[in-house]
Amino acid sequence: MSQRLGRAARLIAVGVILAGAVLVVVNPAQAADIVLDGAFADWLGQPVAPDPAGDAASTRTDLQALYFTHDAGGSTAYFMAERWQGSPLPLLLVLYVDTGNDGSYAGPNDRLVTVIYLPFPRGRATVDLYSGEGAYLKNIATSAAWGEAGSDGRRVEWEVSFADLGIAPFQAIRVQLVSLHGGALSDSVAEVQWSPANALGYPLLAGLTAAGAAWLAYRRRRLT
Ligand SMILES: [Ca+2]
Ligand SMILES: [Ca+2]
Repeated sequence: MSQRLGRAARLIAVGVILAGAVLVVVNPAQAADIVLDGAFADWLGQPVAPDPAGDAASTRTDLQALYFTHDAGGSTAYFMAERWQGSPLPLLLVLYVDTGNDGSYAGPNDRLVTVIYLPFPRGRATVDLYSGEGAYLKNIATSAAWGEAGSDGRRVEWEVSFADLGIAPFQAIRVQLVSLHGGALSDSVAEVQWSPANALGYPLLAGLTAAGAAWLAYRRRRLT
């Protein structure tokens, strides 16, 4: 199943990649040693790329946000996907990683991470890694308890090591999360440009493309 998902993801990638003005944000959030346990309080205050409701092919694949951070040691990237409505049905996700930060996700050094999230009954996740060209690289987790469990599961968290991504701390990358429905693209969160920092306390640099920038502007207006 995951091999097929990888091929579908590669084909879909061509149509997904978005362009837009990049807003660079100095985010004071510090590294977080996220625990992959299907509980999500540890994500509080971490960088987030939001996504609106009602823009997907189905409610169960309608994404609300991608959260992203890294460990204090600067060796592992963590991600968390959230959908607007809970469901017992599976959620198929692909995280595209542009490790060259050149706007292309299809190179041999780029990465695709496929996530199969099965909320019911135990909140399991299976995560696999591919190159940007679709070559299978490795299994990251099989039926791991990384998702919200039950009949209304909305969230799943996972990790990818910097080594598996082929990146060094501070290397600028772009990531984009999409959901699939029936083997086709359903929803996509705005592309994030991100420099995962290391353990020395440097600020995290993150940029969101147009949708994220608009959301931040909206938030700022509400706060002032
Ligand atoms: Ca957690
Ligand atoms: Ca959405």
